Amino acid sequence: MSNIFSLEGKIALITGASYGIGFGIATAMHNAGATIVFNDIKQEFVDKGLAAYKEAGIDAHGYVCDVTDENAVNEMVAKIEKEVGVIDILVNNAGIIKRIPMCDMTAAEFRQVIDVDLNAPFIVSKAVIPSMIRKGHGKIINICSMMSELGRETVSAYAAAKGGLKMLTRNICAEYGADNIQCNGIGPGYIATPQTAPLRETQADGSRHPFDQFICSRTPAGRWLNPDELGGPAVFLASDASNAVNGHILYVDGGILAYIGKQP
Ligand code: NAP
Ligand code: GCO
Repeated sequence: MSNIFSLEGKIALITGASYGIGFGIATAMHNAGATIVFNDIKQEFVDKGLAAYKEAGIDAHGYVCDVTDENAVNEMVAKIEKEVGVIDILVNNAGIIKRIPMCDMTAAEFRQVIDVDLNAPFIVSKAVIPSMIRKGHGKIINICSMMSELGRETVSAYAAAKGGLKMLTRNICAEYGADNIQCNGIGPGYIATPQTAPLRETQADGSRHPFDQFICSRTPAGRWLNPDELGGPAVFLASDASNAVNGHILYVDGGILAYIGKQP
């Protein structure tokens, strides 16, 4: 059986992938044969990302681009197509979170989270789909969240965005499945990255952060997950092995959604 999990000859754009989950997914896709392209907001972060990829033995292509800026995104995609080639795989990974009680959050703060976590995946997907159609295939992977299914205090904007991203995933599936484009989501559980670092900080008295203990009690394995544990699922959804999978959100959560939690 030919290696249906291979990404040889494919070009993958992973947004916001200088580090964190995007870096973990990009590394796995490189190891499966893909050419890695990523972006970040500032040249400084792109340079740091390029150095980190080089250290990992990956000759990545880095671009400066704010994914909420439609003109900048269209210019970046055109530049990638000219300098690297047509994008076969898009991972909409770039994202932010603001942990603020809803009634304390300004409308501007709410809009900023929606802009990065929902509007940007729309913008970047719209920029790459036409070339995918011309090429006859494409894979889009949207990085959703536990908050695509669950709410919790202080993350109203983030949950609204990630719930919307789940439905944008299904709509791209519906609208472009006939063009041989598969659009799926990955719903990570709680992953140890800079985004969740505040939830794992050791307290002044040396004790573990309450949220750290909470998440470990809600995860059957009793631990936070690592970015590289998302690599395999991402390679699957980027490869021919998933050509019949479309509109699906693959939860890579260690079992959180299946588990009521460890009895105190
Ligand atoms: P992270 O460590 O905060 O990294 C986010 C990345 O997105 C950074 O490289 C950041 O660039 C980039 N970014 C933010 N806004 C951007 C913009 N406007 N344009 C371009 N790049 C932008 O986050 P992470 O934990 O790796 O999360 C990555 C994705 O997974 C996010 O969508 C997040 O919501 C999702 N997720 C995370 C977890 C988790 O537990 N960590 C779980 C489920 C889902 P800068 O460095 O320049 O800010
Ligand atoms: C939070 C966390 C989560 C994770 C992730 C869970 O504050 O609850 O940041 O939102 O980032 O989205 O799947």
